[in-house]
Amino acid sequence: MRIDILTIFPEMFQSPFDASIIKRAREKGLVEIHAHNLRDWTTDRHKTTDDTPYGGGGGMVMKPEPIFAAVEDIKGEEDIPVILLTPQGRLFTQEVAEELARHDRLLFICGRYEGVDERVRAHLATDEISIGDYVLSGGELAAMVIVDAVVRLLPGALGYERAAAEDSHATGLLEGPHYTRPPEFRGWAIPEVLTSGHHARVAEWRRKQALKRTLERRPDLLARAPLSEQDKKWLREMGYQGPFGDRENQD
Ligand code: JCK
Repeated sequence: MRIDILTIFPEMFQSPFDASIIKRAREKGLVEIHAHNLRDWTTDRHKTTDDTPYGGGGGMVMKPEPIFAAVEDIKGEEDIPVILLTPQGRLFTQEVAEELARHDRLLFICGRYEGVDERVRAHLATDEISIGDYVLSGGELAAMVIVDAVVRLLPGALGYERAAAEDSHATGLLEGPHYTRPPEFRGWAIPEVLTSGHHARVAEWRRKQALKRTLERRPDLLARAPLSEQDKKWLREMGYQGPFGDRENQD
């Protein structure tokens, strides 16, 4: 996969993409990531990327000309997703990450100030995404979040980490607790079942813990999670009356 990012702050992308899973994916040749400086496509002495809004009001708006020139140069003749990060975009979820991971190329436009001229949205972007209902200062951190979530889905990107398919948001449930050594720390012992060596009992305990934690913290997820009849029985025993997801799954 090739990922291009258009920004007035390309330096922001260096360290996050030079560590851990993304670094390894790049070294393996699974992904190349290019952060481009939008100012390289300006034509005036001051390398201007923003201007005052028509109609007045405060703040500045990103000019369309350098953005169109840059995107047209970077994408070439290819039809690729041109993704505008904006608080008004569709909400980013694991499903959206999976959809983006199926493409060969992605191009992200990161705005600043009050955002980009409307003609960028209307005539250049093919997709508009928001990472959540809070206000960021620009699209850069949102692009980083999306790139991280997408790259870890590329086949071969996860080494000894758990397969992406087992990730908690891919199962539709939150995960239960994890423990490592020592078996007792400051008087807090780990659950005995985990040292029993009884794999079926461990699997059952983990599933119940995941259901319990999801019920306590994100009951909204239960309506869409793939649940077995056994899961539903356990949830009812925990006091949950539904709604349950319809999807058929497990035993
Ligand atoms: C792109 C500029 C800054 C700040 C106006 C917005 C009420 C508009 C994002 N999940 C997300 N949150 N924020 C962004 C995001 C923010 C951006 C840009 C993405 C470009 N900004 C900005 C305030 C406003 N307010 C809510 C009015 C833009 C994503 N993805």
